[in-house]
Amino acid sequence: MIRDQETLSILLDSLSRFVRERLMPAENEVAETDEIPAAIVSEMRELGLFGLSIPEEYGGLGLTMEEEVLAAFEIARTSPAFRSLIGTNNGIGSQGLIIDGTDEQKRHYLPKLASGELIASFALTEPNSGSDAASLRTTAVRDGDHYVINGTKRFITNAPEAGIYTVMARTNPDIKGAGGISAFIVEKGTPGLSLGKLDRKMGQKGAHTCDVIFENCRVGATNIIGGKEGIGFKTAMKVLDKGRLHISAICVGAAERMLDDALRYAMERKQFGQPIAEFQLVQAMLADSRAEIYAARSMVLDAARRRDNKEDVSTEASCCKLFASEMCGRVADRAVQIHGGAGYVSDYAVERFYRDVRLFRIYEGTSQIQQLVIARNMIRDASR
Ligand code: COS
Repeated sequence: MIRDQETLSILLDSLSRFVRERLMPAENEVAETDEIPAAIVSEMRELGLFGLSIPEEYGGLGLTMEEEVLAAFEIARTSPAFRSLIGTNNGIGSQGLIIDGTDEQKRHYLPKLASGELIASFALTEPNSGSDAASLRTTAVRDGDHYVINGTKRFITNAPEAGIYTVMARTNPDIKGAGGISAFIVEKGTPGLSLGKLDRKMGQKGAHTCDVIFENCRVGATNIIGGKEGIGFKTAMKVLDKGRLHISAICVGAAERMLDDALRYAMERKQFGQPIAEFQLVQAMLADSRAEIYAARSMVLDAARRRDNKEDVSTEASCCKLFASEMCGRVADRAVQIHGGAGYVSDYAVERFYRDVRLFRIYEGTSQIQQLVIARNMIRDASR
């Protein structure tokens, strides 16, 4: 783990420079082509971005949660598509292995994920199971030394790029809820695994999602994460606790970028004989945004530190995801408003960001799911 301030500052400075000098200038190209240029992907690998949160013993940088959110604040100051490509290897794609995987599974997959040689993705959502994740219908039936998987996973981030999929499937059909679910690692190219067509999304061009389809897909019994049936739902929830903190940090970084753009525009744009930044009604939008970003940033750092101290941060992670993603939506709305007509046309990045950040209130658990988790945990804690 990096833990010394000097090494951390060097990492954050080089990230910030990479974002400013390489990623920001490529934003329009990514939006137009729906692809991240191969040269940039190579540079992301060289910088170690695919392994930020993978332990050092497996070739990653082994960042603490606090260090990871500081890095996420920087990465999020550009198009979310760049973050999305490295996001699954650092987050939901690898964390199941890191948290609950066997030593052998970790040794086999994590070094390749850390280097970016392999992309991981997380397959929980299904056509009929989104917020109610425990109702998933994909089955994995034991057959000797194998499991046979059948079902469809939906909206799976990085599925087209992925070399491995963390797949939640029901191994015990008699248990309808969470206890019947197990998590598997399924490798690309396994017979019976295929992909649907690319989803045509509202935003986040350059980040790809699609269906992942399993038709009598046979995987070895050793591919079950942790080597045990029935713990897959809990693995997924633990993965999401961390993922929600990471996304909250991304919301902060994206909001900071939009506010920077809005402030610059407000100081340049003149109406009624002066920069619109001089008008108090515009100032109110700038100030409210600044205050809300500061609040979200402080929450995220606090929750990250608590997680590093081994506290259960399920409630805090949901509080952060709820507040930071809704905050990001409000900042996006004000940033467009400050740009006026210019904010509605694609000459300015804010039009694209407005669409890109809409996803933050939905994925890794909608705002309503975060509210539900927070309130449930409050009631549970008060009943103890
Ligand atoms: N960490 C560890 N274990 C957890 C947990 C967590 N954060 N959250 C729940 N669990 C455990 C519970 O303790 C329970 O275990 P026991 O049966 O041993 O008591 C089990 O998991 C089932 O939990 P629960 O009863 O709360 O499950 P529900 O089906 O009622 O609801 C919600 C769970 C709604 C919170 C869950 O389905 C969810 O997060 N949905 C949103 C899914 C999502 O984020 N999708 C986004 C797509 S993935 S990018």
